[in-house]
Amino acid sequence: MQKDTLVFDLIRKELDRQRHGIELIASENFTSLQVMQAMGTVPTNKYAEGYPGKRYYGGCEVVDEIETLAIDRLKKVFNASWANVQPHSGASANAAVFLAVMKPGEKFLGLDLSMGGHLTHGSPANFSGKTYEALHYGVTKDGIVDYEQLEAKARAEKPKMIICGASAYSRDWDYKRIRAVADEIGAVVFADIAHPAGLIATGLLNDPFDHCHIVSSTTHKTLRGPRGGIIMLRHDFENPWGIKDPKGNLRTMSQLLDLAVFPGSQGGPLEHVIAAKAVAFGEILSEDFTAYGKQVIANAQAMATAFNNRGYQLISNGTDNHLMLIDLRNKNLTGKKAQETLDKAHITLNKNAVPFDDKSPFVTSGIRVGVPAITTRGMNEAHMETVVSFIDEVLMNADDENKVAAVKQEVNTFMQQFPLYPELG
Ligand code: DSN
Repeated sequence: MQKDTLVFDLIRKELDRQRHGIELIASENFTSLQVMQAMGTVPTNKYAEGYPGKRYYGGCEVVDEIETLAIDRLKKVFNASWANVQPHSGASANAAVFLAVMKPGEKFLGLDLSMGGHLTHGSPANFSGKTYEALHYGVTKDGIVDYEQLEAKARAEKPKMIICGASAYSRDWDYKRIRAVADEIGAVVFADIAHPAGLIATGLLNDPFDHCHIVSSTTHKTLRGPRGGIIMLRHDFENPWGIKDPKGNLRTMSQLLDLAVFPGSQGGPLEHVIAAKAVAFGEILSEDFTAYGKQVIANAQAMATAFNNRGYQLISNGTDNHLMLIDLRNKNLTGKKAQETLDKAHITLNKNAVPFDDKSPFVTSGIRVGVPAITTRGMNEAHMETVVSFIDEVLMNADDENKVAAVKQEVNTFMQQFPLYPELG
């Protein structure tokens, strides 16, 4: 068969785009070549509904070994006692957690999307907000999670589940405090650590596992694996909440979650992606992943300082993790204008609502900036000043096409120092 040059030329074009630009989308990263190679392999041909040793099809003996390896390695990464590696994405993982814990119409409490939360934490546009009664807490004027509001709402509304986790929040979480109020009202605590997972795995941020009953994550952000989702428990539960499976039987939490992933919300697992997850977890266990995590935090701190020095307003005045949220109103720019102009200079990030934003989600007053991808490219603290100077030059000259084009040239030259997948030619 002839090679599909149309598709492969586009893939090549995307590689060139990734090589030449500065990638600051906080949820993106660059996997190792091995992780990508594992994804493009023959387990993609295999149907394997069920779990290792309990499949609905024959011929699963090898994918059983692959999936078991992924589970075992993931458990070691987070010191977990149980893990499910089948969720196709973070949203799928979260859908399974809801399905395991909640009945339609029941209440849960999560961080508001407009305050840094996630779509699957109760946005009215998402299954989580449509199927269940979503209640929200926010952040204070200082940009820190409003724990008092969270506690007050929890006590007043008695939600079945409290979600902690965010997609645009630059500070660490007080999981212990959330668990304390959850215990008062008998709620399940669910941590979605999709963003900071790699920093938690390396012990650089607070550990949610002892305080949160259930933990989900994506695998492609700070964990630097393939695109996908996972669910984990450190402590399995005899199910003090009395939650039943669809047949009305009492089950442990791990059994409820397994059932909620398959057959509850997914069919055949993506065993080629699970193979790539196993490779990524192996890299975390065998390489100096802590050094990467430390560099991510050092780079984020250096970048925050460089923005502060230029008069940019960071929500919460800084960062504990891999990202920062910047309010551009004092620079007379919208998030939309900033994103679109920076794109022209091959600097990629996303517009983002800031807490108490007066602009629509399509325009926004802010940008979210993250360093996991540029840290993987090999940048250190000294490079953060250069990156911020490029951003500032573009934003301060957003209507000057020549100046923006000149920065693009500088960006492309600068990025030649940081080779990406040289093996691919
Ligand atoms: N879309 C992801 C992010 O950018 O944070 C969250 O799912």
